[in-house]
Amino acid sequence: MDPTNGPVVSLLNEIADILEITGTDRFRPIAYRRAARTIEALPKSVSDYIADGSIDELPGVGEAISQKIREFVGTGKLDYIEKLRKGIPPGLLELLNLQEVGPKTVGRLYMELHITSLDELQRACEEHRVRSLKGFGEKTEERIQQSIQFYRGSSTRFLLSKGDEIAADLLKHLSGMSGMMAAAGSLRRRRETIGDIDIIVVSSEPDSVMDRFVSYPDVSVVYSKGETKSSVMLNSGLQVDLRVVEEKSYGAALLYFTGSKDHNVELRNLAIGKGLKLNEYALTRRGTDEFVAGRSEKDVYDALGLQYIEPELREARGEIDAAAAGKLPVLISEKDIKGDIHCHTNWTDGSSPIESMIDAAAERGYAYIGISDHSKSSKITKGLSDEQMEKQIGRIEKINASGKYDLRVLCGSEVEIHPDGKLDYDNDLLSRLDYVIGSVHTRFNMEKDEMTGRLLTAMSNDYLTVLGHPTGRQIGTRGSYTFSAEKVFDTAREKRVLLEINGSPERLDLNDQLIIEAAKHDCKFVLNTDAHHFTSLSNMKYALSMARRGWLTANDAANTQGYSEFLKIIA
Ligand code: DGT
Ligand code: CA
Ligand code: CA
Ligand code: ZN
Repeated sequence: MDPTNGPVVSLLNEIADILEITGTDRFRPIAYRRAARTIEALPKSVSDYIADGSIDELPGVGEAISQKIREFVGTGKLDYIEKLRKGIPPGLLELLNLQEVGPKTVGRLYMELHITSLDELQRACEEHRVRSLKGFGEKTEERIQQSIQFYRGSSTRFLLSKGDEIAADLLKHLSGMSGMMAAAGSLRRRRETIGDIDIIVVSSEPDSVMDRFVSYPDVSVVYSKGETKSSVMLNSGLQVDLRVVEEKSYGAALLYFTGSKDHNVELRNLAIGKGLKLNEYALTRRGTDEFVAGRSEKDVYDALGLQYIEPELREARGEIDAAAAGKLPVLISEKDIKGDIHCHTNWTDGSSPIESMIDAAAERGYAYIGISDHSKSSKITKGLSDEQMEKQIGRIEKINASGKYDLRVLCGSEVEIHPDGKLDYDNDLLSRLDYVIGSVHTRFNMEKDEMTGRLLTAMSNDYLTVLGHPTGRQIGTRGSYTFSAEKVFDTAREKRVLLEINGSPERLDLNDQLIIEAAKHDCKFVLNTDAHHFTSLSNMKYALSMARRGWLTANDAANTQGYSEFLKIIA
């Protein structure tokens, strides 16, 4: 999606949600969603289509809808949605964030049980009033209750990608103030979610830095503004802490505020054992307070007799012992990645043509890219029928034969794993693909044994190359399905199935802990983006963040190999 179109897509979907909740009309919500999908798939900004008048000719965008888009893009507001919003209780839309709850359900909860907020829904579940609705039952009520818990537990943290976006913009805003500044904290450690953003700036003029900081346009509340520390809240609800430090303390401060807290505690204890003292200003000699190190992190680690420890490893998971023994892994990094094999195109639910995906992969210097559109039973994604799949294989053969590109294009598929573990295409067709990613997108709530069996059956198919987003979780909205990681990892090793590290920002699946687990089982990995637009190939950095937090080296991943080696692995 062209990123500038995001607000229009959200707007159209919100209109559809409200119309569906209030149930005034069956067809208009469908029309708005259809228009939203069209806008989402546009290669250029909506304003370009408004400018040349072609907006009215887009599929699904009739006069009524295009009028509203014009008003919204032109003025930043839309009367119609304001009215719609006023027509329902303000707490109602939040219910849509629950995994088990769509607009129809919200509508019924509102009309039939007069529920208007998350709190009221929770109470209604506790009092077993929800199960009394026609077609709901005990199971549904339990699942709604679980998703409330899940939503509440995760909604105060933010996606790493959101943190990156905001930190980059904020650092740009501050860029004139100092040549030395960085985002520290969990963002720098690349945790999957962040609680807030911590920024360190070197400056001898803290006042002007703080003035500039609180003038950031997105600030909604200034909590505190001092000489060395200020804190603000942004409109998104994200808090930012900024600290100004002296140049000779930059390393010590960065180290301290990068954390993790547990890593810091271990470091401090190590320092004490050596007759030293470590704090956010410096590493000093105890007793005399003589300055030992502090200008850079490396200086501090050096002085403590440690290898430099990458921020992703600073979680008190044995990294300090490994650094003392000189045994830290050389972590996998951006330059090691030779290709990306989980990519969707406009043949299914992606919004870029195959050629744009290839261009973007070439731009990144890859040796290969794999196209893996959805398979036939996935109706909502327009999964490819057998015939369409055949056609795509032919198309990609042609592209490779054309000699137009330096990199090789692989034709794969992201194939549905059916509830019984069977794959969505028959083996004849699977055998004609370069590789097969098997993914679970349905029946997430199977019992543990059943789900484990489902995954093992899928992996026992010799054509399965990769287990896609192995846990199915979506951060903040859906937890992992339950399965035995032990058994799945053992089978992956035996059957030589690669485990995906999916870098799609709301997936990050496998996560760091499971990567560490799987690596103990000698599994091999592949880092992918699951891109649905050519710009999303840049999400490889998130797959890398998880892999690095999981202590992986280039050797642990298949797609660090050149084309011919990679082919051998997936053969
Ligand atoms: P978050 O924000 O919840 O995602 O996680 P962090 O790790 O960014 O934590 P935050 O923002 O509370 O603090 C940033 C870093 O500052 C933290 O990783 C370590 C350091 N820090 C904060 N409070 C303490 C403390 O009481 N003791 C020590 N040793 N370090 C601390
Ligand atoms: Ca933080
Ligand atoms: Ca903080
Ligand atoms: Zn998928």
